Order: sequence, then C-alpha cells, then structure tokens
Amino acid sequence: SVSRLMAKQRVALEVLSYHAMAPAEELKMLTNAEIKGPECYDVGLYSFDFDDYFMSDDETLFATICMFNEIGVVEKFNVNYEVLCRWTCSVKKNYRNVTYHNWRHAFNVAQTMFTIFFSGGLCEYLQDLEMFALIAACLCHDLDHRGTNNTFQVKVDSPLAALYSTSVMEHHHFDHCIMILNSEGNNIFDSLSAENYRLVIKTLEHAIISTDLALYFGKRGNFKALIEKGEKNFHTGPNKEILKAMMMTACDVAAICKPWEIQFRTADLVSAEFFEQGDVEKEELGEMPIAMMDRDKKSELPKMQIGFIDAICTPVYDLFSQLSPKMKHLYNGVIDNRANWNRLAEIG
Ligand code: 5BB
Ligand code: ZN
Repeated sequence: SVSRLMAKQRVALEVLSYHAMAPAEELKMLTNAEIKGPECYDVGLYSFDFDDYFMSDDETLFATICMFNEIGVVEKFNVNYEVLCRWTCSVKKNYRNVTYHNWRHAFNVAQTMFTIFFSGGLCEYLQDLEMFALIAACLCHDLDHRGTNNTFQVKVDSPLAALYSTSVMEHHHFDHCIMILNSEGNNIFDSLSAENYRLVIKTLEHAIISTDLALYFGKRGNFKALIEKGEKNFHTGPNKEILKAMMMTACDVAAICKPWEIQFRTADLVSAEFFEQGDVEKEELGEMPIAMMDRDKKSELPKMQIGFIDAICTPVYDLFSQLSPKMKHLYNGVIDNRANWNRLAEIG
C-alpha cells in the first residue's frame, strides 16, 4: 500500500543518514591481523563465565573471527575471508552508541551461543551451517537498536511502528541484517547453493524475530511440553525451530547467569537504558513511565530483577538443563544471582 511504502521510505531515509559500511582502516587492521586461539580472550570463548569488559573493540572483532574459525566456516562454506572480516566490521558499525543494546551486547549474545553449542552440548542438534547462521543471527539480532522498546515505537508513532505491526524492533533488526548482507562485499553466505542460502535466511529471520520477549511465553509453553514428555528429537522439523527460538532467548538474557560482578554491572546498563527511555516519556511525552523505566524508582531494581528471574529466566535455564546436563552451569548462575538480588532487596 501507499502508506506502507511511505513508512518504508521514512525508515530508509532515517537509516541512510546514519548507516555506514565497514570503516576502511578497521577492515584493513582486522583482515591483516593474526587471529589468536579461543583461549586468548578473557577466560576463553568456550566458557560460560566469559566477560568482554576488559577487551578492546579490536579484540571483540578478533574473538568474533575466532568463533567463525572454530566452526570452520571459511573451509566448510567457502566464505571469502575478507568478506567475513568486512561483514563483521559492518555489523559492529551498525550498532549505535546506546547504553545497553550496543555491539558489546550482540557480541556477548554470540559468545553465549557459541558456548551453548560446544560446552552446553547443544551442537548435537544442529548442522554446521545452522551454527554459522545462528552465530550471525546473534551478532545481528539488535542491529540499529535505538535504546527504546517496541511499546515506545508505537507510542511515538515512529516510522518503524508504521512499517511493522508486531515485533516492531525485531523486524527492523532483521531488515537491517539483510541490508548489510546485500551491501557490496558483505555477503558471507554468497557461496552457498540456492537451497542452503534460503535455509540460512530463514534461520536468520526466525532467530532474530524470536528475540521478541512477547513471543517467548508461547514458545516456552511448547518447549516445556516437549521436555516434560521426555522428547529427545530436536534434530528436525518444528521441534528444532522451537529449540532454536529458545536458544536465542537463553543467549539474549544470559547476563542474568553470569558471575555476580558481571550481572550487577550489566543490570546497571540495562536499567540506565530503561531510565533514558523513561526520561523521554516524562519530559517529551508528558507521561508517567512504568516503574522499570522510572529513575525515581531505582531502589526497586533488586525486586524487579527477582521478578525477571522468576518469570522469564529460571524456567528457560531449567528446561535447558533437563535437555542437556552440560547446560546446568547457566541454571546455577541464575539461582546464585537470585540469592544476591534477594540480599539487596532485603537491605532495601
Ligand atoms: C520484562 C518484560 N517487560 C515487558 C516488562 C518488564 N519485565 S520484567 O519485570 O521481567 C523486568 C526485566 C523488569 C526489570 C528489568 O530490568 C531492570 C534493570 C528486567 C530485565 N530485562 N533485566 C535484565 O537484566 C535484562 Br538482561 C532484561 C532484558 C532486557 C532486554 C529486553 C528487551 C526486550 C525488548 C522487547
Ligand atoms: Zn538482545
């Protein structure tokens, strides 16, 4: 329709004024760098306790290439190494400088996905090509995030809300992911057969849209029913789709399972971004933000984290532990953090 086209054009203009491809200097640096092994980044890329905090931006790029090397994408899927480096720099460049939903978040989500494949035992359900696509999906899943949520897009009548009626931001992240792939010299999947290419694009779309927490409860119900009846076949069909969707959520919120110091620091970033949205709602829309976004209710953070843990986090990691005992580390982490938040909630 005409109004949809106009909405798309408004989004395109907004994106165009901001959008940029891989910076030449950074690309040259990355392409020429000797990529060290997975043990060289913090506690190692195979660890659930990984922390990017002391890494430079360049090191996050090296670690990203290292994960692709570990999967062996260059040899297995005939990926041009320079294209892989260019795509990685472009993806990083297309995250904005927002407080939480930035490149570091995307990078951490990808590292968690990598860890749940190889240390959490979930690689047994996936083909190598799907693992490649899922790491790419994690890196792209919050592209061009503006630090505001779906409700906000609708409230301010943003061009994005005119374009998509549900999962507004997630559709935009996927769109942006496709835009990068279609940019000159950025298509890491262009050596694939037409059939495999379609599979990868479908995987990216489904994985990125699945990160909308609004879709999570329905999927969790399906996943829970399968786990509780002792289902072991997640290798094909709709069961595998549910598994992949749940894996995306498990990785997206995995900061909740990290050693306390990391969880505490990350929760501060999450709440800072929420407060920034709340400030805009107060000052520019003259509205009262919800408690989560109201900096005058900062003291409720421990209580809110407990709510988040009980309603959203514990159930996912519990189900994954039942599927694969090697996933128990994440469950133990969230339980530890709950105890820590509870201590803080009691002090008040
Ligand atoms: C989450 C769902 N939301 C629609 C209403 C609020 N809840 S919540 O009560 O579970 C909640 C979650 C309340 C406060 C929270 O953080 C305060 C700092 C959180 C929370 N969410 N805490 C976290 O550590 C993390 Br990680 C998250 C996930 C944040 C990203 C969610 C983005 C969803 C975009 C649609
Ligand atoms: Zn995310």
